[in-house]
Amino acid sequence: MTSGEASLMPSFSLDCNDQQEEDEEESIEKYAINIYLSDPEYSASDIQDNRMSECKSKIFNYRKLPTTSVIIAFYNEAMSTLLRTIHSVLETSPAVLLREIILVDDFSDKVFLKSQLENYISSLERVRLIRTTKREGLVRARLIGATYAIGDVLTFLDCHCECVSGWLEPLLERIGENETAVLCPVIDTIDWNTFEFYMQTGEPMIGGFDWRLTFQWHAVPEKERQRRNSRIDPIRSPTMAGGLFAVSKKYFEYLGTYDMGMEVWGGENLELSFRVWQCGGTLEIHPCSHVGHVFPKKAPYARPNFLQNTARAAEVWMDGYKEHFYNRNPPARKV
Ligand code: UD2
Ligand code: MN
Repeated sequence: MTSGEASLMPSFSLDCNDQQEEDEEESIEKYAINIYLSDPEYSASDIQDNRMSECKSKIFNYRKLPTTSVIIAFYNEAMSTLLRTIHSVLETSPAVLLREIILVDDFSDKVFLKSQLENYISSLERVRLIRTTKREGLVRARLIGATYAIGDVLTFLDCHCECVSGWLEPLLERIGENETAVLCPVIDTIDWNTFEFYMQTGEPMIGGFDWRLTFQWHAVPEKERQRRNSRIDPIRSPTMAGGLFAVSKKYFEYLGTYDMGMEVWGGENLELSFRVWQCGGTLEIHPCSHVGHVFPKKAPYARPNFLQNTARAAEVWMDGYKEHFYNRNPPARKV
């Protein structure tokens, strides 16, 4: 929406500035849903499939693949991005593999996410909406969604994603072969402003971390290149970014799921990564599976719990190595 269009909104006297901003935001959101619904241009299948040719030519026997439930937790997300995510999953996932999409509203307070969203969802098959009764944070919100899931595999996505066709099959196939493999797609970047999709066409990056337990991307090491037989084999990754992954429901339960004491945002991605590798599983990125993620200009909520969450991960999984964490991050000793 342009600023010219915004000026069509009703204006208020100066002392109601906050109210005005809020009303405009609501209107913009209402407007966004209209744009979305009426935009004949937009379709998930429009994203150019620039994956490797081996990925595109691969044929899957759907009857042999496990099914999945896609779980999307959200807090105060813009309607337009949330709807794009839902439609993208519906359009790009083979119907026999997708049991359902479970949306978990983590106690959002935006008005447009109430009945307007409910009405919209009610016309969609296989999309369920669950609401938490208090703000749970992304970990517990995802877990609440997982308790309702009927698919064999839980696939978690952020609420501002767009999937590239063919994203789901490689993840499910690999988990079908090896139940203890936790799979991530390659995360492509979607421009928050123009919605342009930037597909990462080179060799994917793998996840690492620094001693403050901040997630980082790294090039695939030579040893891992040697281990793989082809360029479409999954790539082992020490850690995951956190938002986009698929895991067998049974294996996730065996792992003890997530640390439920983690609040709001941060740290759970490394905690789960350490958990997987230390409990006999593997964490892998599949080069044929691509999902775009909108990295917003500014987070729509405060994130005060990162330090506390990472300290929990260090205490539980790092044994003596946790000293490196505390030395690099002295305030963590106090939380
Ligand atoms: C990254 C991950 C994100 C999560 C985070 C660390 C990707 C692409 N994203 O940050 O999934 O692992 O690192 O914690 O790997 N949400 C709630 N309740 C809350 C807060 C967030 O439901 O209290 C939802 C939110 O609406 C979104 C998801 O959780 O769907 C992740 O949050 P984010 O998109 O703000 O995190 P992001 O992408 O910056
Ligand atoms: Mn996100």
